[in-house]
Amino acid sequence: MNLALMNRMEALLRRAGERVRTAGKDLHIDSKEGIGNYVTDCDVAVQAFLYENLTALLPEAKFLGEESDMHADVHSGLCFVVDPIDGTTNFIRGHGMSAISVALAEDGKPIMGLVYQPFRDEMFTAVKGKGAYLNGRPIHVSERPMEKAIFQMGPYGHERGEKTDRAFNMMRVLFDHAEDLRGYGVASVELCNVACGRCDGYVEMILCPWDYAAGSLILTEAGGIATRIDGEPLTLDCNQSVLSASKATYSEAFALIGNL
Ligand code: LIP
Repeated sequence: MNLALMNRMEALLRRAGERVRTAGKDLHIDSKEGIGNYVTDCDVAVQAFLYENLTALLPEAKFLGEESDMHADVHSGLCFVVDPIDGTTNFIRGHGMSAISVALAEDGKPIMGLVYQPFRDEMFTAVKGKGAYLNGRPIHVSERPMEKAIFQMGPYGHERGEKTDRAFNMMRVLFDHAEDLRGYGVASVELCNVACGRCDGYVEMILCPWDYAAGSLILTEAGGIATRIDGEPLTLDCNQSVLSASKATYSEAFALIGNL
């Protein structure tokens, strides 16, 4: 995929970001399945904007988006995988910590990834095999050892039960071996935080493909590792767990929580 396409996609994400940044407080909010799972009229409008403009850029590509049941099959050919507002709860509550996440996948694997944080004007990008960038500058994962690491993780709030218990167990074990924990509620950014060395790992019990498609490519292009918690490769065809970390901490993290 060429530079011109990346530049056009970046411009589209910045325009979408302007809508998110200027949305105001008068949002229409609906609940989705589970606890604390929301969609606003802004999520839907941004997805419609991205659908129209991304498919105009690359008419042969399909579109898999979080909202409005736009669930194309990613297995074959080109497909955009889009979260119009990742971190919707943060957005509703005015945290200033949400992102627009767009990946282009080919035959089920991400080949381009963009994560734009409109409230900080930070554009993370990666093209398969070409490295990862933040606002045009190359980024790399940290080399901190486990005892100095900060892992990002949440208790898996949408569905309380066995998975939540496992998440709390994992948090305890990681906390005991690392320097500290964080939880930002925005998966795409948490993956990028590892990619640029702000944090050292990120674990979630269940994420949707649009939460991690772009961020996982940005992380691996920055020298990190992203798999499911059981160590199997990530795929884009169903919801799954994510264990991602710098090279310096991944093996130890996997040994600690892979079987919990
Ligand atoms: C959210 C994620 C968040 C995760 C939630 C949810 P949304 O995405 O980014 O980190 O914990 O389960 O999936 O719904 O705000 O786009």
